[in-house]
This record gives sequence, structure tokens and C-alpha cells, in this order.
Amino acid sequence: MSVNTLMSALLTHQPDNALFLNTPDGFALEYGPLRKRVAQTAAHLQAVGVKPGDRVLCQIAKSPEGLLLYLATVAAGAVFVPLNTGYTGAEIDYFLGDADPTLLVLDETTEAARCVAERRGVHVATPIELTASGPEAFPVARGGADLAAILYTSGTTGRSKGAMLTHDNLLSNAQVLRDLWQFTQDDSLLHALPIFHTHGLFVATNIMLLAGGRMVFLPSFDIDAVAGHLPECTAMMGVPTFYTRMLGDPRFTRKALAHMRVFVSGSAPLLAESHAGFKARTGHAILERYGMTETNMITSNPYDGDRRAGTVGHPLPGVEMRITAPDAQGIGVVEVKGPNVTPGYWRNTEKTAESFTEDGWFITGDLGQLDADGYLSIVGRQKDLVISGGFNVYPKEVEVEIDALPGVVESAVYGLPDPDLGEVVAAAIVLKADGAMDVASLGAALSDKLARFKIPRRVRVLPELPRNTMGKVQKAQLRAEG
Ligand code: MLC
Ligand code: AMP
Repeated sequence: MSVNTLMSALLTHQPDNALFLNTPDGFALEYGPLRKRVAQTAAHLQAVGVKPGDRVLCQIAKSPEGLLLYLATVAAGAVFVPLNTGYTGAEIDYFLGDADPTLLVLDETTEAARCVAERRGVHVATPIELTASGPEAFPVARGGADLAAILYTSGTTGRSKGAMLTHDNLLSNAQVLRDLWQFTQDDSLLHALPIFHTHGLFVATNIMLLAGGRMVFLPSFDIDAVAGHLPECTAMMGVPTFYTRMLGDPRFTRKALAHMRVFVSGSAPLLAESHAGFKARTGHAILERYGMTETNMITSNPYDGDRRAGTVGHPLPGVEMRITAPDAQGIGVVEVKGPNVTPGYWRNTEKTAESFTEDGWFITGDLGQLDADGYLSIVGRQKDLVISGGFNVYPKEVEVEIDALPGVVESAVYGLPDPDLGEVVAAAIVLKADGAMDVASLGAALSDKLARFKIPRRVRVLPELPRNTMGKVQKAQLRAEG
């Protein structure tokens, strides 16, 4: 083993070739200087004690430095663990305990954060300190089966679990997608996704670094910035909310988008009507794909060929997919096997065992159906999950926090359709006598426990929760009642 599997594929482009980053504040970087800054950042990581295999836990705003940290962590042979910037102190404390990192990176190292981390023996630093110029470290040798990242995904039983992702998991998927979607060094990607999730961090960034292309790196999805920067781009990737917001804005016309090569959507279902509306307005058939943190991307509609609205296309080359125990309409659970699939959850053999079949297929928990031409549609979920604007919220985690509030007997959390975010989080709550609860009071009570996107936006107080004869809460009924 003499190379760093991921780094030796991602950072190979001509030093002064494509521009890598171009942010609103004018930060720009070519591949040569990028390599140098990654090597300098890797040296800083080593200097604070990060060794191969160690975890680097980050909760940082989207910035070029954030991306340098990802690349430098992998170059140092360590494991990148990014966290949603919305997570509260209580949530971070859990991740510190579970990931057991050597280093915690925060935008501002407040005294409180430092105290919490130091109590656990964890070094704390800012991205600015770690990406400053200085001596360089060469990429540390790492094989394909070594870990490059751990991404936390919430669990049906409450606590988040860390999906382990190897160099091979990430590289194999990026290679397949670059080729399938025909990304080259002539592409410029409009990058408006967060970089703490699979979509923005791996799908978008790894593909562009592998292709040697350029990214316009926006801090968030700001519709004016998107309208302003699309003329200099060839491709865009987003969650469905991006496209429904663009459809609601008259600037995104056929003429304005005529130069674009491809629009990709994923992370949540794109309504067939959004697909059709975007096609009618702009002439572009959005290319929808389907994936998961644990598996990277699983299926994609074709680049050349029929991109079918309401479907997520075919399994990617090298990825095996099957539908288990199909019912009379052919609907069953989607299961996956391939170089893209996680080896399991970090320090959690029990959850790992539960998530794979005995013959080694990963159980997605999504319900799928194939059409006559082998196009997959995701028609539902076996797992109790709400996807709000592309962020996953596991009801159990929210119910546990609501149930712990004084005055609450019990609660049920579920998703309601929303034109902007696809789904929003809703809660039905049973209170002890004479209690009162609304969106504002519940939000205030949960604000230091749960990230904002997990906090219910609709609240109903009920005398009791609807249950079936087995005692199971009828969430379908709650959803139907609105
Ligand atoms: C922000 N807020 C949300 C939210 N995003 N609430 C519910 N759901 C969301 N998705 C809250 C904020 O906390 C804030 O709350 C208020 O909404 C306004 O914040 P904002 O930053 O102005 O939000 P907005 O611009 O509306 O953001 C929406 C969004 C963003 C859709 C642009 O959430 C986003 O970029 N989502 C992408 C998620 C993503 O990358 N998913 C990929 C997962 S990987 P308050 O209370 O303070 O006002 C994956 C695998 C795969 O799923 O297949 O790709
Ligand atoms: P995450 O755990 O954040 O990686 O989210 C993965 C989940 O998002 C999948 O299991 C699906 O339920 C959902 N998902 C991702 N892409 C799509 C898509 N194109 N259509 C429908 N659901 C999707």
C-alpha cells in the first residue's frame, strides 16, 4: 500500500488548469495551489495529534476552508466526520462521545465548547487556524477498505448512528457518476448544497474533483445568487426544493438556461409535476437519481435517453439492486449490494447486523417498484422517516424529546406534505389535564435539544392518539387529518 486511494484520484489535475472554487467573496483556487493547501492543512492536523484512522469531527459553516479540511483529513489518513450546522450543544455532546474524535473543528472556539471537548480529551481548533500556510505533509498511504468518512444518520430508535464510508465506497461511486453524467474538466457546477451530507460533499464535490472541473461554491441556496451565477455554470445538483423554488421564479426561463448541460435532483422525491413543469418551462428534463448516506448513489435516470418523471432510473453500473418480498403490484423493499455500500455503522455491530440481510444485501427501508423497462420508482418508506427539504428527521428522536417535556403524556411525530420542503414535521400531542401547547411554545421548549429543522412546524393537541387494535399509533390517520 503506497498510495492514498481517494487523494491520488481526486487531486491529479493540471496545476493551473481549471479553477476550483469561486465564491461570492471572490475566493478562487486552481488545482496546484489546492494540492499545496491540502498538504499544509494535513500537516496542521498531524501537528495537533491527528493520526491515521483518527476521527476529525467538524461543525463548520460551508466555506472553501471546510472543503480543504475534508480533503486534508483524508490526506492525513484520518476520518472526516462532518455535522449539520443546525445541531445543538446537546446533540454535539452525543457525537463527541460516539465518534471519539482526536480533534473538534468549530468556526468559533467558544470557552464552553472548549471545556466540553477538553473534558473528553479532544483538541479544539478553527478552520482558519488549520488551513493557514505552513509546512506540507504528503498524503498518508491508505487502502480502499480504509475509512475516509463517517456520516451520521438518525435512527428509527432515536440516537444517530455513524455510517462508515471507505475510500473505495466514495471513489467507486464518484467514478461511476462522473462517467454516467459525463462530467469533464469543461464543466462548472453550481454548488449550493450543504457540505455535511452525502449529496453536497460526495456526489457534488467528489465528482467535480475527479473530473477536474470548476465549482461555483455558494454558502446556501439563495435564489438571487443562483440566478446570478447560473450563466457561468454548465450543471447544477440540488434537492427538489431547489427546483420548486426555481419554478416559482420567473427569471429561470428557457432562454436563461439554454446553455446548461444538466440539472440533477435527489435526496427526496421530485414530484412528477415538478419534473414536467421544469421541462415545459426550461426545456430541461431534470435527471433524478436515488441514494442514501449508507450506500452512496444507487440508481440514476439515463443521461442519454428517457428521463422518466416520478422514477429514479436504473441501478448504477457495478451496483446490484433487488426488490424483496414484492406484493401483488411488485412493491417491496429496495436492497443493495456493491462497492458503494458501507461496511456498517461505527462501533455499532447490532445496528450493522440489523441493516444487512444474511446474504449481505443492505436493506434501505425504501419501498420500490420497477416498471417494464426496469425504471425504479420509490413509492414509499418502510422506515418511519420525514424528509424535509432534503434533511431527514426520524420521528422517534423528536417524540422522545417531546415526551420528556413537563405536562406531556405522549406524542406522535409525522410528516405532512408541503409545497416548498416536500414534507414538514408535524406533531400530535396528548397533554396532562389543563395543558396548552402550540408551535411557538413547543419550539421554545425544544430549542436547546434539537436542531431547528427537526422542530415541528405544525402542532395539534389531542385527547388521545389514534391507535389500532394492536396499540400502534395510526400515523397514516394523523397525516390524513392534516
Ligand atoms: C432550513 N430550515 C429547515 C430546513 N432548512 N426547516 C425544515 N427543513 C429544512 N430542510 C429552517 C432553518 O433552521 C430556519 O429555521 C428556517 O428554516 C430558515 O432557514 P434557511 O437557511 O433560510 O432555510 P432555507 O433556505 O429555506 O433552506 C431550505 C433548503 C435547505 C431546502 C434550501 O434546507 C437545504 O439546502 N437543504 C438541502 C439538504 C441536503 O443537502 N440534503 C442531502 C442529504 S444526503 P428558523 O426556525 O430558525 O427560522 C441524502 C442522500 C442522497 O439524502 O440521496 O442525496
Ligand atoms: P439519507 O439517509 O439522508 O441519506 O437519506 C436517504 C433517503 O432519502 C433514502 O433512503 C430515500 O428515502 C430518500 N431519497 C433519496 N433520493 C431520493 C429520490 N430521488 N426519491 C425518493 N427518495 C429519495
